Amino acid sequence: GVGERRAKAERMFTLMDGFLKNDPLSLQKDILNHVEYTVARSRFNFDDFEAYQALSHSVRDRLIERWHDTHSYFKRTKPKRLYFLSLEFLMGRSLSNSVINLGIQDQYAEALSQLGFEFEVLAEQEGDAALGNGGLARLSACQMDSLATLDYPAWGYGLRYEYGLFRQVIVDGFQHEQPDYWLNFGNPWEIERIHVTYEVKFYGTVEEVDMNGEKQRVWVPGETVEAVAYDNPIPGYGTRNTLNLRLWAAKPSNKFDLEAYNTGDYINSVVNRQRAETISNVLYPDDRNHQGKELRLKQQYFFVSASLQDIIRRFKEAHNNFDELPDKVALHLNDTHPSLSIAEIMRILVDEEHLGWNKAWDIACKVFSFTTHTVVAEGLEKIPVDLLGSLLPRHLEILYEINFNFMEELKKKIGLDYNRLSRMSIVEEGAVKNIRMANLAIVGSHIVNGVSKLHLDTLKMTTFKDFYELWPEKFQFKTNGVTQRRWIVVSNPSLCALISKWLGTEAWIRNADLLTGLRDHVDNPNFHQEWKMVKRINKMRLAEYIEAMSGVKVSLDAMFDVQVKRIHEYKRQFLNILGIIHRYDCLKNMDKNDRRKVVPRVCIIGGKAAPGYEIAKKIIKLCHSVAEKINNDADIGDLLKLVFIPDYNVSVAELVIPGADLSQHLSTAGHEASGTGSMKFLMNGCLLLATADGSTVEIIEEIGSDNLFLFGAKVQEVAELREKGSTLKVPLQFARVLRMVRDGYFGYKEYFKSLCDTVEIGKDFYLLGADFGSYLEAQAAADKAFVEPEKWIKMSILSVAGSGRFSSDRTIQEYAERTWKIVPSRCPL
Ligand code: GPU
Repeated sequence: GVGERRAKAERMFTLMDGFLKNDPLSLQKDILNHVEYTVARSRFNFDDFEAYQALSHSVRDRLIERWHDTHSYFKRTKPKRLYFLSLEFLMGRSLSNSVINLGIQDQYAEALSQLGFEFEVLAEQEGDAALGNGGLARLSACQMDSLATLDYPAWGYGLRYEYGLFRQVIVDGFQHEQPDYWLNFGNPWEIERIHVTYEVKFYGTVEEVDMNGEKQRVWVPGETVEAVAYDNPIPGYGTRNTLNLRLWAAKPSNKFDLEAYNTGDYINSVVNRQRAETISNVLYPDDRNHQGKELRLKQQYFFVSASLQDIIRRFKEAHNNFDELPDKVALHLNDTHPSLSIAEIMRILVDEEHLGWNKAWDIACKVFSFTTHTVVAEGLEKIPVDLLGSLLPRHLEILYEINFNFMEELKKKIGLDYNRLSRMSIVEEGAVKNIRMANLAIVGSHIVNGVSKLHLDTLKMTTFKDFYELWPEKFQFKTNGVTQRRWIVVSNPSLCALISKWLGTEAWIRNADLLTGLRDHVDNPNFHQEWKMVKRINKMRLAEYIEAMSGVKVSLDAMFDVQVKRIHEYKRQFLNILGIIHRYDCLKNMDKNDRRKVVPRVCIIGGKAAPGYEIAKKIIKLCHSVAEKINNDADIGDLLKLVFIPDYNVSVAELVIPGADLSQHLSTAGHEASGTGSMKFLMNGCLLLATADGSTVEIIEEIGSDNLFLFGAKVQEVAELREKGSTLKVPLQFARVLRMVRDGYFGYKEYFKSLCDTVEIGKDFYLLGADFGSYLEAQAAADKAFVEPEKWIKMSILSVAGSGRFSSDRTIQEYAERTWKIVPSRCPL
């Protein structure tokens, strides 16, 4: 009875020490205990990696305490919850971020130093959690940090891939992909929930059964796989709130293959069970190019089904009427990847919970919201109807029904405009029928978000024009942001200390708008001096790394010019390389006197190419070939260096970004939905050289066009330039540098031919030729500014001062208020 339970609770309470203590002595005891009992090494004999493991486990214990408190608080107070559904999360490392957000960084540093270890050295032992490709996936990670920090009652849901994004290894200048088996050495940041499991079903048939006199369609699945939850605590900064990122792993179900066991083929049936696990095995490495593969569709549904079962179970524990669902649950679709959720929730509500179709649909439309990260229609995800029908037969029926109802409603509004009806249909007709995932997500969501102002404007006029005209009130934009916790506090401790000193507060770590206060000191010579020192320290770190990675020694007096991001034609790394060739060519043709006036440059390029993206791979090879030529030219010396940083990932970014003087964001206007790398550089006082694309337009609004180097055609001009075709004028210098590559000046003449062809006049879709002249002018302006250190530092300070709007805290607050309708729910201390 109650009395018994209370007695038990009291006994538990007296047995426990209260919460873990955070003074250095207690931390040391905890770490050593973990060395002995968790890592199972002797406390008198353990190495740096083992120390890292024990340290992480002691941090994990502290995260778990807060996690428990937060979740029992949410359970008690029942706020409306947000569920953030994303197939990709690029978390990177967790140790430093966790101790900083827990506010016990100094205590840990002291505890460790008394044990003879250095926190930073142990932190370097950690590998990256790379469960995502690029910007989209890192955005999810930044947003989780903001959700936790701002006390929103949210959960993240994703997949626990055993192989994250491939490791990029460069052999002879060519990219090779190696598997990233990141769980090899254990993962202290996750908690396996062996009892939180759900069955996920595939294949089979749909049958019609009689339910109390009514005909009902029911799915009779053919295969069952089990989803197991792995929880990853996400601590907020300056709050006790610690959210959960729940990642699903696939395991064979005990129901998997009952038949096979009876046939006597025991060994084969055990071996076959392993097939289930392949579902969550590996992350697809193609940034935005999904090609209707069955395994990918299985991943998507596996993820959707497990997450929704978990969400509905939690909802039912606290509420007993589905009418309340929209007031208690917001489901967010991070791009179209999880949009099967819309069909799945209809299946649950109609087939399992026996709600009427219209009522179910009304509920579904209120709970879903959707963010798209794509600009062009060709980038939108499609799933072949045949594939979907065989894997998820009932869902296909549901999708057809959703579409039928939508088409009927549409006809009432717009009449029989068949072209428009077919453009807006969820089902694409043609030789191969497809499900258009974006159309599904738009129809089933109450809000559709773009990721920058320009992005939404473009969507309204082009890709989603028809939908915008139908439902203008559905469309919003929330300009992306990045978390200043990771991108300044964790990755740039020197700048962090400097900012806090001059602002006289650390409050900017929770409220980035306060960074504008730096403007008050923009002309103070002491501030300038310290600012310069910070950049120098970060350049030193980066220079050491470059030398270790590539053997190239670089001068700290040179301008560190960086372009790091996934390799894509539209991001125009090729333009950067052609610009470098031009610079080299000019240096070679210059006399000794003029050379003395040249600003020395270290050009740094990094990024992965999707394994099947040939042109992107050629760009990587070209970069290496050009680097080889330039770096070994004694005539050039420190005036120009080019280095490719291999295996660019979150932890490399944390090192590279603070050390950059200049960063390049070269997308052809109208192609980068937002861009978030630029925001990280901005926060680190690095000047931008950029086109007026994506969020750059808003960065200009904040810092003024005088404080960055803008170039290139504007969005409105791009279409016109393309129409000119082969009559388009390109500068002579462009033809000249292209010719150098074509003629084999950097070797591999045959291999580079198809790359050069992509920018030949008339075929140059991304307009490298058209923008080359203005690109060189912007580069010249950067050189000119760099030799006036006062001016440069001022621009740098004003960049950081204007970066507050690009905090993901601002983005998340906008989503919370305008889309999800959730309010902060702070767990008491
Ligand atoms: N993005 Br679509 C990706 O990283 N991967 C994708 O598959 C697609 C978009 C990026 C956009 O290119 C970038 O502009 C944006 O800042 C980022 O998503 C986050 O919204």
